Amino acid sequence: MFSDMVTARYYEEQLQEEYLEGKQPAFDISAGPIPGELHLASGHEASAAGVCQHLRPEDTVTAPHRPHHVAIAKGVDLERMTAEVFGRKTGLSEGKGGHMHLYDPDVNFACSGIIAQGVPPAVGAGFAAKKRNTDNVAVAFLGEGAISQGAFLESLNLASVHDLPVVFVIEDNDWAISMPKERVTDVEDGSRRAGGFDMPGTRVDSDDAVAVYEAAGEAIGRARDRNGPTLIELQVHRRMGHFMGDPETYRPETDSEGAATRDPIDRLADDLRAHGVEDEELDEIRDSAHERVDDAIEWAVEQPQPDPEDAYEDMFVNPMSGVTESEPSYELEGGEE
Ligand SMILES: Cc1ncc(C[n+]2csc(CCOP(=O)(O)OP(=O)(O)O)c2C)c(N)n1
Ligand SMILES: [Mg+2]
Repeated sequence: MFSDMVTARYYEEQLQEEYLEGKQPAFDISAGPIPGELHLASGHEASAAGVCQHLRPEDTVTAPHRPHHVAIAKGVDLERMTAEVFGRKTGLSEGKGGHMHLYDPDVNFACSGIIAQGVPPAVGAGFAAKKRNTDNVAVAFLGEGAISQGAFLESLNLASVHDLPVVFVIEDNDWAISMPKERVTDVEDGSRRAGGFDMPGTRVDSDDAVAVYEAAGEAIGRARDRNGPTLIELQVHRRMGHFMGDPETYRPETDSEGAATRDPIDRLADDLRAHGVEDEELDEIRDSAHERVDDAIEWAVEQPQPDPEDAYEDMFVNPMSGVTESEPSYELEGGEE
């Protein structure tokens, strides 16, 4: 967990530097090696590390627009992910997705800039796992700002009715862009949404990766054992603006300061030291994480840009053969309809 967390933090620190190149002084969002928006997850790391520790490559994870810590913890290929963030041809989606649309079928990971959009597909993956009689599970991450969306609420219902192996993970960082949580929902603890769907719900309040690990272990174990879905809410903190370049004029200073003092990486480091892990060992983990990140970025920036004409490739899935010419036929092998 510590390794995943320091990898994600350092990765984003490096991306910040690359991102700002060429964008100043007037903040031209389209300029520089990483054009477009960039949402960083500094302060969210305990969530992804504690949850994904329990997952295998066959398990599905969907994430929202703030995805790097989750992708790293799920084991997404760091080099191809970085090439994607830089919009390069060898990126996970050939440079067409960017940082909010990472997709790695090798480890069943996807994310989307449309908030709560990843939740129904995770339920679909849970359905598939059940139909195929596997013990795979699916985990959907979303922000607290998305918990009143229909897609999320319908997904909770479907997962509960069908007893699907799905875990819903709300990352509550108190903010949805500039909108404080209390102005959009009267439910202080988002995991209480679970009660309306007869599903277990739990909340971890402490930015503590170990507590996240324990809560997630129980929920994921329940899903694997075919005992149905769980909703978890994790308190995290947004240590930065909503996106790079956000002046945060809406945010009280005390709130930013509070987030800075609740660093989940410092907390886990203190825990590890209390359990006898030497500083030297923690430094080694950090050093190898940094090396891995530096290598990935070095590789990515040398990758070719996509050709402009590639923009029109892979935009739509072709219809199933025969569907457009004649009556739809979905006959399965063996004649079963
Ligand atoms: C369906 C939809 N509506 C609005 C937006 C614009 N938008 C992007 S991020 C965001 C707030 C997200 O807040 P939260 O879910 O709490 O995630 P956080 O950014 O705090 O991690 C909004 C409204 C969007 N991307 N998708
Ligand atoms: Mg939020």
